[in-house]
Amino acid sequence: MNKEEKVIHDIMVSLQLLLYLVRHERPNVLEPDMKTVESDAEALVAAASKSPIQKFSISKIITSRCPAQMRATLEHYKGRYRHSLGKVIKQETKGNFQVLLRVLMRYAKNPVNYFVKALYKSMKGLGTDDPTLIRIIVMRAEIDMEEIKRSFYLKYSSSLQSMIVSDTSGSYRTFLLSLCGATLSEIQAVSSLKHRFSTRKP
Ligand SMILES: [Ca+2]
Repeated sequence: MNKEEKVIHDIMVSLQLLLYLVRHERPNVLEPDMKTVESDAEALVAAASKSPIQKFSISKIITSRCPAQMRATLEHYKGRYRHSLGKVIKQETKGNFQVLLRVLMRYAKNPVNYFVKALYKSMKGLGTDDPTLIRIIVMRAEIDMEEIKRSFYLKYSSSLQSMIVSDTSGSYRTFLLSLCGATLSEIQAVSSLKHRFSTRKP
């Protein structure tokens, strides 16, 4: 593979990984297909044991399976081969490819936890990562926002809404809070009592 082909290959792999998040934005509740779990685990270990490891084969499997299916495959892989695929990825890959694969595996293991951590990270400290905050709130609003709010409160002992109130303002804040399920009177109360949400469980 020459230098130009390598650049194109890396771009293709990254695009394939990013498309995964778009395709699988809804939680998958179906039981995983165990035959596919076994064949995927075998294909993954075969690709991971090559030197250099077969990036394209690995990303093709990871990006074509829904979170529940991938979660079962990762568990099966670890049980059967006595090491995690994540460890192999960490040792054998680098750069954006490694970051994307690790994000997707974290997402597959626990989608709600992934979003809870990403939301917290988008607001903690000075400033706000607005694109990430908006993307997650809009993407999960009608899907699993209640579960995300519960997990957020349990993990950080503060509600998601209170953090949004502290980090945003005006109509932008109203928009985000309403997508989080706040009622109109709750949103109106925020302007006079900023920390109203912080004392309430979601
Ligand atoms: Ca902040």
